[in-house]
Parts: sequence; structure tokens; C-alpha cells
Amino acid sequence: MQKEFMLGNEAIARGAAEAGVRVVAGYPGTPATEIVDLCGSYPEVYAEWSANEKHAFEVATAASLTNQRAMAVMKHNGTNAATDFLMHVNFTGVRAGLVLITADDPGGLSSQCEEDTRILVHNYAHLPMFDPSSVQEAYAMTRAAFELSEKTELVFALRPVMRINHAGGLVETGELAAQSRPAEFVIDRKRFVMSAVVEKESGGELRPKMRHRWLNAKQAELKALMEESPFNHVEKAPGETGFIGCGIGYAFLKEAERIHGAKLPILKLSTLPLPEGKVLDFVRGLKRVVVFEEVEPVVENLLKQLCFEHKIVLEVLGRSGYLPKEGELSANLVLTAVEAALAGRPYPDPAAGKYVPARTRTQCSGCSHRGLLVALKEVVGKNGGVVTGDIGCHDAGTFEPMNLQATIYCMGSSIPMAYGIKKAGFAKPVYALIGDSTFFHNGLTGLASAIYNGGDITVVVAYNSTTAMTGFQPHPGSANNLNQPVAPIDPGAVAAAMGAKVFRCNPYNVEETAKVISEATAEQGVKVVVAEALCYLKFGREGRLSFTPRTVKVDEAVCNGCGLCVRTFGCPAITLADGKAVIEPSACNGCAVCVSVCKRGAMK
Ligand SMILES: Cc1ncc(C[n+]2csc(CCOP(=O)(O)OP(=O)(O)O)c2C)c(N)n1
Ligand code: SF4
Ligand code: SF4
Ligand code: SF4
Repeated sequence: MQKEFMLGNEAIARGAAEAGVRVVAGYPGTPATEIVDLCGSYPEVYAEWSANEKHAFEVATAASLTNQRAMAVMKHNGTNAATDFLMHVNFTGVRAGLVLITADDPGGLSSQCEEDTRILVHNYAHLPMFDPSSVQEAYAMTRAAFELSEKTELVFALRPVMRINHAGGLVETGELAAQSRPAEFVIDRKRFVMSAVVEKESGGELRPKMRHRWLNAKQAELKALMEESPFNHVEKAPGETGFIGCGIGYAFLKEAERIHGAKLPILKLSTLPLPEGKVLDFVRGLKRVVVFEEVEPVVENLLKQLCFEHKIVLEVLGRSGYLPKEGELSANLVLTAVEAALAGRPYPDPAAGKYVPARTRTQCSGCSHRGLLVALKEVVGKNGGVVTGDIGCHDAGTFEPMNLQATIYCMGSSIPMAYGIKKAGFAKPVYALIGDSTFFHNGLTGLASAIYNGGDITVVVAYNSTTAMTGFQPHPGSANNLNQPVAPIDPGAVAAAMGAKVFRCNPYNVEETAKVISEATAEQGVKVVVAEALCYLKFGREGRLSFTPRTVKVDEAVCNGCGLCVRTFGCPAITLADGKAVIEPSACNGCAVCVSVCKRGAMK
């Protein structure tokens, strides 16, 4: 046993490696991203970036069926994308231990939405989950999840939140697993073929119903396991008001207790299903409990149900109304709620009236997306078109000062939304702007749908050869996978094979890009413009640039201080001072895109 300082994601990778994981598949997404790379650093582990989360889950499940421990890694949006598969693998169960990392981002600090995947994975798919309260626990739970998955033949999920994935802490680690198992695939069609086929053994019942019954029957076994779980415990103290800390809610509760200065009756809950016996023992004799959880009232509602079933009269407070219904918890929020609940007062929202400075988002100086956004904005400025957006570094074009994309939903939505607008009768041109990783993640099927249904749109693919927004993971359009060089799949070739008219441009050349987009717009049908230039930040570090850097200066005699280069362009290297544009040399990367933006020719 040794102690090491680790980030939460390192602890999860370590726990998996010690448990003998052999196949890890994921798709990048904050806060889970690093886990896949870290798992890949253990020589006995095969790790991959799959094209999307559903495929990652499928690859990991296939490995489990082939008798190898496996893990699928994703953020909450990814679990949404993988839900179709989730709702089948819960019925089939698994063979070797299979762990699903479904990382949530309460508060939406780095996501398009905030959500609670406990609802998807536990309430909906009826699978067991661990909700870690610390980095140490994230490690221990990952290890335990493999054992329990194998024992119960069910996928076990770990639901860390951002503050666990990215937190640092001392972790007591163990030995790496030496186990090596034969990779054997035993055919068992009755289990692994999910289909509406009649089962003779169960009196002619259809298989989906039979497997559903199997899953329901598993719940008693899971409840018994959770009753014994070391991840749930009671801390006794006098009083009629008790507090329940779930996952990170427990960590905040302990901090609040310390500041409050007196021991509180606390129940720590980190598993789903709940350890019902432990919960009932804790609440008997209490008048009121407050449940701290992120972010939906999942445990709160289960507790209300449990009390109802056991005829226990208890006031249960939490995320359904007493506490804020949205956003992260914090020690301050929990302390305020603890003291209000002890005094029998309503929770006073400490956030009310808080001053928050306005911030916007932009791309790096030198980023090729800026040239693309400017060119596209120029085109729609002339023809009154609409741009539907997707998520990625280019999505900063949605905000001040660019204000270009009109929609952003989830990965791949831009293309179906663009042709949907046209199908609804919108007369002006419609554009879908999508990054290359997103194109391969979920853009391809949207493109097929647009072509098949006779869409009339221009799709612009920002092909920068990496998944830049999440930290430069490769994707099928990159020249490497996680481990080795590969031949990139060209988005233009794929689009052409599907029947789209394909155009190409270099987004560092704004004039050319605007011209190419205009030409594509003039054509009928689905057109795809591939704007190809390497991500400046990633490939610049490797000495590979898609432009020849040069020194750009403002000619003060020509500049009239119109502010176009600041207010609509937004390169962070440019500011206005004393009525003139100023380029900060230390921030400028010499891409020269601004030269095309200044119509007076003051940028030289
Ligand atoms: C379903 C889902 N999975 C993962 C993410 C995290 N994520 C945000 S943007 C993005 C892809 C960005 O890459 P790309 O489309 O190539 O655009 P770039 O950032 O390189 O410009 C990912 C994976 C997400 N938002 N939704
Ligand atoms: S990381 Fe790359 S793609 Fe993202 S803003 Fe910076 S240069 Fe552009
Ligand atoms: S450099 Fe050009 S765009 Fe920028 S303020 Fe001066 S004149 Fe306007
Ligand atoms: S100031 Fe001009 S040349 Fe410098 S990084 Fe910005 S756009 Fe590129």
C-alpha cells in the first residue's frame, strides 16, 4: 500500500488498471476526457478514442463479452448519445466486469447543458451506480465496480462530477492486476440477441419482457450489496434534523459541519440503489432531513417513496424546492442550508443579488476558425442567411463580438436543423457549421438524412484535424489514433461519396473562403465546404502551421479607429487605444487574417 497525490481522473484510471481492465473506449468530453489517455498509458490496456460514445460503450461491452474487463468513458452528453445502447445492455447484462464512467458537470461549467445521469443510468436503465465523494473514493469505487459488475453480471456505473474528476488528493493505491484471462467469446444467443422473439421456456413470453424481468429480479441482489457497501455509512449525533450527503454533497456537508462547529447527524450515501435498511435506521426518530445531492432530487424522491412505503412521517427537504433546483452545491450553500434547517427556516439563496462580471468566449489568436467565421459572416451578411451551429472551438462565433451561429444544441444537430429550417419554408440560404470531430461523431448520419431528403443547405466543416475543444484528442479525420499513425478519413471524400457537392478552402484566406462559400451557396442541394487548416494551438506547438507567420502592423495613418477589427472580429491580440487599433505583439501569432478584415487596409 502506498500513497500518491492524484487527480480524480488519474485515480479512476489507476483503480481500473488495478482491477485488471484490458479494454477502455471513450469519446472526449469534460470532465472525463483524461481517463482514456491515462488508461492507455498502462501497457497491458488497449485504449481507444471511438468515433462517439455509443460506439465506445459497444466496444467495451464486446470486450466484456469476450471475457476481458472493460470500461467505457464519457461525459453526461455522451451518456445521452449512448442511451440507446444502455437500454439494451441493461437487459443482456455482461460477462467480465464492465464499468461505465458517466461524468456529470453540475452547473454546466464546460457543457451545453447540466443534467444528472443518475436518472438515465439508475432510474431509467435500473443499473447500479457509485457516486464518489472524494478522489480516494473514486479510485476505490472504480476497483469495486469491476468486482461487483462481474459478480452481478451488470454494467456498474461510476458517476463522478467535475469537482471529483479535476480535484487532487492523496490516494492509497494497491498493486496492478497481474491477471490474464483467455479472450474467449461464448455464444449465448438467448442473452445477447435482443429481439422480439418468443421464449419457449417462459411460456411463450417475448424475450424483451423476459430480460426485463431478469433485470428487475437483480434489484434485490443489488440492494443487499449496497446494504453492506463501505461507501455508505451513518454518523450519529443528537437532534431531530438529519442530513444526507450524496457523493460530493457529503464532502460539502463535512466542510459545513466543521465550520458550523457541532457534530450533526449525517448519513453518507454513495450508492444506487440505496441501502434501504441503513436509510430507515437513520431516519427513524428524526423529524426532518435535508438531502444534499447534485443535481436532481434523485435520492430525495427515493427517500420520500421509502418513507411512504414504511409509513414514516418525515419532512424530506432537498433539490425539489428547499435548495436551489439547479447548479452545483458548495460548502457555503450547504452551511447556509444546514443552519436554516436547524432553525426551521426556509433556505435563503446566497446567490441572490450576486454581482457576476460579464464574460464572452473566443478562439486563440491565430486560430483558423476566426477566418472561417468572418468569411461566413460576410456571406450571410449579404444574403440574409442563417447559420446553425455545433459544439467545438468554432462555437465561440455564436457570442459577442461575432454573433454568427443562431443555434447550438447537441453534437451533430447543426445539419438536420439547417435542412429542417429550409423544409419549413425559409427562403434564404441556410448553413450548418460543424467541427471535424463532431462531423464523425454524429454529423455523418445527419448529412445522409439531408441528402436523402433533398435538403438544400451548405454544410461547412471546420477541418482542423483534432478535437480541439476538449484538449486535442484525435478522431477518424486525424492522422493518428490514440496509439499510432493512421490514414485520416477525409470528410470531403466521405461527403462526396454520399452524394454531396464538395468544395474546399483554406480558412486563413478569408477572401477565398467567402468566395468558395458563395459558390457553394449558388448550387442546389446539399453542398459541403471543407475548410481545412490545422488547429493553431495544437499543431503550432509541433511546428506545423497552415499559414506562413508574418508581422502584422497597424498603419496609424490609415486606421480611423472604426473598431471593426475589435467589435466584430475579436482577435484577442487587437485592442483599441486612443482611437486607433493596436496589435499586442506578444499575443499576435502572425496569421494575418485581420489584414482581410480591415477594409481600409490599415492592417499591414
Ligand atoms: C455528446 C457529447 N460528447 C462530447 C462532448 C464534448 N465536446 C464538446 S465539443 C467537442 C468536439 C469538438 O471537436 P470538433 O468538432 O473537431 O471542433 P473543434 O473544437 O476542433 O473546433 C466535444 C467532444 C459533447 N459536448 N457532447
Ligand atoms: S485550440 Fe485550436 S481550434 Fe481551438 S481556438 Fe485554439 S487554435 Fe482554434
Ligand atoms: S485597423 Fe482597420 S478595422 Fe481596425 S480600427 Fe483601424 S480602420 Fe478599423
Ligand atoms: S492580430 Fe491579426 S495577425 Fe495577429 S493573431 Fe490576430 S488576426 Fe492574426
